Amino acid sequence: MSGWKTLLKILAKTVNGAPNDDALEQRVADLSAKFPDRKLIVVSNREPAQHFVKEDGSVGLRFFAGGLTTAMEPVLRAAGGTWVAAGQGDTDFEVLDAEHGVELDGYRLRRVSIPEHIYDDYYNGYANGALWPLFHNAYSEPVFRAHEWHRYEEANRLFAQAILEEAGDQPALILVNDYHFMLLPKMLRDSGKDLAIALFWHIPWPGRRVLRACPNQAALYDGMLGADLIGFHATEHVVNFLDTMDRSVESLVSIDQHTVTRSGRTTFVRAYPISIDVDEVREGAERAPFEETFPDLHETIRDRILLLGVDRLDYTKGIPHRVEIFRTMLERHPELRGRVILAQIGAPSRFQIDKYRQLAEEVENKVALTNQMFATPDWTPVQLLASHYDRRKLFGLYRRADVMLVTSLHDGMNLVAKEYVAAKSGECGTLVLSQFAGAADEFPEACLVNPFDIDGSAWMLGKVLLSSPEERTRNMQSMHSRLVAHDVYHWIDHLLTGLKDALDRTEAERQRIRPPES
Ligand code: GDG
Repeated sequence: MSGWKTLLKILAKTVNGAPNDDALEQRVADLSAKFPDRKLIVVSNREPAQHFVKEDGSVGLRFFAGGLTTAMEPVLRAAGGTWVAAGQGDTDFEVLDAEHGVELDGYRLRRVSIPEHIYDDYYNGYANGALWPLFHNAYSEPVFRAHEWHRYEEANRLFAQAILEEAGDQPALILVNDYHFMLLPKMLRDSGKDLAIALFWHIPWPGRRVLRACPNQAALYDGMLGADLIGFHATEHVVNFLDTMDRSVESLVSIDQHTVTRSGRTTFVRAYPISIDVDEVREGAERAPFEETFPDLHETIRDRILLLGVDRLDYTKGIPHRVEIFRTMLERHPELRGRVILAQIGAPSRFQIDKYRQLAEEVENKVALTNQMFATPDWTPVQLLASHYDRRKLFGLYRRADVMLVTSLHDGMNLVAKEYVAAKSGECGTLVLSQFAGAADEFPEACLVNPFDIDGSAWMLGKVLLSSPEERTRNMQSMHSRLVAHDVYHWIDHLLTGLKDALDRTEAERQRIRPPES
């Protein structure tokens, strides 16, 4: 499989730093040997890109905002294989070939058609109305409805069918993404095909008491345990998951080995903190300078200190809290008024759900209030840009930002924090980072805040704005070196190595307990 080779070459370069041909060839050979004959199939609900009709009548392709797309796209581009996802664009199904797929940049996209009445209950209902708030510690109350649960099961089944068709009779490696597909690993396993299945969990796994609210727990956990390997961002999530299984599922949990064995099958559970393509972000920041991509904002900011927020408009990201922190900081520091601007990019997200529309309104109101309190004829403190931008345009803006504000209330990882560090490339800049984002484990040099504590966070923000450039550069350089060594290719290398290890151990155990041949 040539796609694998390309990916492995990139991995080898990442691991070895400067390209060294012998070492590189050896590393490629070692990694190629892991899954020589398996077809790679990545599964997520959201497709990486939609086809749509442009104003001139031609068909265009639009890529999406979102952490999962950001992380998986470079991997698939390098490795080839197939991405299975729900088709949703106006012309998504018109551009498909006879096998329901379309070739994108280096890989195939297989679109699953989920009838509208199923999709709404499965996606807006069960996945994002029940599971998303549940796993983010219920900052919005999760709502469980029996009919939505049934649609969730149906949607998982439709995905399973499509994946099994794609796999055909070939052994395959299936990389399932996220909470939309908790039932999928078992459905695939029950097919009896030769499948290596990894489930990567992009959001937090809270303590088991929180999860007891879910009436469908047993079936969901049983579904997940069809995977050979389950990956989380953080060790804390692994520990919580093992504890949940230990207390809620009839199974043997090994805390030392990080495994769950149920009905004779073992699932390995590990932490693999996800990351980004560091070079892509750095090059983007260099190629598309902020003055060209955001000329109006450039004119507004001039030489002021720029604080930036970039998020999907989601209530877990703590955007209203961020505006309040900024406002409180302005109250405390009159000397900074007129000298700082907060620019908040808010890409609209999940607008079919009431809670998300309410959030957009809340953010607008808080921004308006802050501007009303402090604006002067030539200074508007908060600029809200509530739309979706071309990803490549964002990186120049990141580089211009003096401070990046990430104030999530609970976040699996948070890739914006990593993108900022990549775009800065070791130059002076400050990352203000919520201690409740997975990224906080990797960036202790960031200015870590508790976004629920508005006063404390405002105090910290004032302090960093007045701190020395030397200190801010030193911290940024240290975070940057760590990020370069742990980019998205390092992540996929670790995940695949973990999967290979899980399969080898399962096979060794099978051999061990097989009755001796007479
Ligand atoms: C989940 C977990 C975990 C933002 N605005 C635009 C845009 N973005 C891009 C950013 C970044 C991505 O969206 C957001 O990444 P996050 O990591 O914050 O978040 P989630 O979407 O919540 O993702 C999260 C992630 O999965 C990966 O495992 O880190 O914890 O919740 O890349 O740059 N992109 C474009 N236009 C925008 O306006 N194109």
